[in-house]
Order: sequence, then structure tokens, then C-alpha cells
Amino acid sequence: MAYETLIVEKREDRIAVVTINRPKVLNALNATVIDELEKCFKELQADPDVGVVILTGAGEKAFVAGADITGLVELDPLDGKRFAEKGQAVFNLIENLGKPVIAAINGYALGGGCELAMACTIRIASEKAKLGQPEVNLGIIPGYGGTQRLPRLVGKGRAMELILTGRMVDAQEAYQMGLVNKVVPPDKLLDEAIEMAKTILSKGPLAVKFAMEAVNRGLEVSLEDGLKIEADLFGMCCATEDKVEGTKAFLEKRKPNFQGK
Ligand code: CO8
Repeated sequence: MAYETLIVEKREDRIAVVTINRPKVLNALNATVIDELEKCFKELQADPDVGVVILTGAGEKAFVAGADITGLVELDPLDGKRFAEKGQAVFNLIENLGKPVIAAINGYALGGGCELAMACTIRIASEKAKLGQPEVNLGIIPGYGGTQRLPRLVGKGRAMELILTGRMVDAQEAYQMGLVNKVVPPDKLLDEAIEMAKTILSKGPLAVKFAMEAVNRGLEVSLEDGLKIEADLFGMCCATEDKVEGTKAFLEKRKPNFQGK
């Protein structure tokens, strides 16, 4: 499918690269981008030839510099709530895609851009990246999940500081606080993301899917209930051919040939 604001490249190695393509406004998220992200990620979710998605921004400067501020000026309370809920639903789709989504953060990831990166499974940042939740500068709060995902990633105290001051952090500080997984030179960013995607693709596909589900669902419940979720999903792994193949291959001292079954 062709998109107005996205470039989607499906590679032969089961990696899809999605680029948000509005570089003149630093890839700001308007209603079209949000709609197209929903369509695109639903399509990638259903595509058996895609195992990992990499999400990045067009141009040298930005991953995504936030929601498009021109669209926020006239927003009334009902539309504000509706727009926030729509974006949250799309970001939830990305978080729970059933396939890993790696954010390759090539520059500014601010407001909705930081929120989008946090909905991804793993974040790799260029040394030039800057992240933050500057919404208070505009008299608003994060509306695409920032007040919820940021404290889950970096802890309540740090999240409060970033959200209340609007302070941007550079890639290194983001790494130190656990907001990004890795920092790499700008010209290595996509290669790093592809390398990580290939590593994950070499593992048991159903194990990868169940592991993400256990972590995501487990974080929302008590330890006791989280452990039950883990045990259920562990049991489901034991029903797969991949588990038979993975354990046999280890004992036979060969590489496993996983089929995702
Ligand atoms: N929206 C619209 N346009 C933008 C945005 C944005 N978020 N960010 C940058 N642009 C535009 C600029 O207006 C400028 O356009 P023009 O060339 O026509 O003047 C162009 O992109 C380039 O930007 P700058 O000239 O400002 O570039 P600088 O290098 O000087 O500065 C910054 C880069 C620091 C990133 C700066 O552009 C900036 O501060 N941008 C805004 C960042 C921001 O506040 N983001 C948060 C937005 S609010 C949000 O994300 C809420 C999410 C939840 C919403 C829920 C309901 C809808």
C-alpha cells in the first residue's frame, strides 16, 4: 500500500523499515500520520513475511518532533480527548504488535515522538538524538502515553522531572536513565537496528512473541499474577515444534531451524 506520510520498505530478510516522512516539519504527527501508522502497522502485523519492524524518521534532524502543533491550536476539550485516545490506541497497537518494533531514533524525539519511541519494543539512538516531553511549554500534558510509559521506563522521579520541566536529554543521558537501549554513531544507526533485528529473527519466533506478551502483560499486574501469565506462556512454548527443534538442536550441537510453529 502507498502512503502519503510514510515510506515502507519490506526487505527480503523479513525486516520492514517504516520511515515517517514529513522532514520539513521534523516529522510532526498530524491526523494523517496517525491514521497511516495504524493502517501500516495492521498490515505489517498480518504479513507473514515480516518478522521485525524498524521505525525511524526521514531527514537528518528528527525522529519525530511531536504532535503537529498547528493542529493543537484550535483543539477543544472533546476533540483533545478524542485525538489523545486515537493516538493512544495506535501506539498500543505498536506496543502489542506481536512482533518486535525497534525505534531507530535519528534525531529529535519530542512529545508525541518520545511517546512513539517508548511504545516501541526497543530503542536505539543516534549520538545526535535528543529526547523529551516538552508539552508543559505549550500548556498541555503528554497525551500519547508519556505520563504512563515514561515512569515505567525510567522510574517515577525522573519521569516527573522530565515531564514537569520539559527538559530535553541527549542520547547519552537517555541511555543512562534506561530510556534508550543503545547509543551509536549516526551513520551506524540503521545498520545497528538491522543487526539487532537479525539477531532476534534467528531465535524461536513464537518464543519471541510469547516473551514480549509476558513482559507487557506482566508489567500491568501483581507479581503473583505476572508469574501466572509467565507459566501459562511457558506451557504454550512447550506445545510448539520450535521448542522441540531448539532443544534438540542444542543437544545435537547444531543451529536450530525454527519454523515458527
Ligand atoms: N509541530 C509542527 N511543526 C513543527 C514541530 C511540531 N511539533 N516541530 C517542528 N516543527 C516545524 C517548525 O515550525 C519549522 O517549520 P518552519 O520551517 O515552517 O518554520 C520546522 O519544523 C523546523 O523546525 P525549527 O525551525 O523549529 O528547527 P530548530 O532546529 O530551530 O528546533 C526543535 C528544533 C527544538 C525540535 C523545535 O522545532 C521544537 O521545539 N519543536 C516543537 C517540539 C515540541 O514542542 N513537541 C511537542 C509537541 S506537543 C505533543 O507532542 C503532544 C502529544 C500528544 C497529543 C495528544 C492529542 C493530539
